[in-house]
Amino acid sequence: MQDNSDKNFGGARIAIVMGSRSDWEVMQEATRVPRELDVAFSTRVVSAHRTPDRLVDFARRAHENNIAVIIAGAGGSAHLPGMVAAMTHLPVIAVPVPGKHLGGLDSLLSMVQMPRGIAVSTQAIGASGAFNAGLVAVQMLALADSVLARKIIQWRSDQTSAVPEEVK
Ligand code: RP5
Repeated sequence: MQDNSDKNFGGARIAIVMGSRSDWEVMQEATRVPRELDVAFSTRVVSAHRTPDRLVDFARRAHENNIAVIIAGAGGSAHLPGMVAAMTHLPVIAVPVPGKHLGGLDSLLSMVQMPRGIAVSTQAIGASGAFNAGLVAVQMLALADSVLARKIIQWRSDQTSAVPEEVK
């Protein structure tokens, strides 16, 4: 986990990191759109509090490892996205993971209160936020990839077609 070499990222352009293995149930939603549209991603546990050296190594070297966008999910005292953003120029998308006691509102409020000059793009609490984090990461990559942009347009169109008008 601590050797963030090219080999370990396996050509991924999206890195999905989370503060704990216990965040995975929510954070796996972030892999849905990348999987569906064939965009390589890499997942790993990086804790701001329990593995600070891993955090520094990951964040400082992400761009060297050809990562283009980072999704960072955390619950509780959720410093991960902000600390990653402090150490990389890459865009960071934050996902507040619902905790046992305060339902994720604590993490959301922390994530959206970044100081001016260090940005994270915070999504909704929980699974929908994680899903949309994956979606917006792919949309970012599509800015420089017309084939991927066409896939997103088709995906959106399919989604629209799948919404029933009738209420049964
Ligand atoms: C945070 O603490 C993690 O992101 C997780 O949401 C929360 C609880 O972690 P565990 O105690 O379940 O490992 O750092």
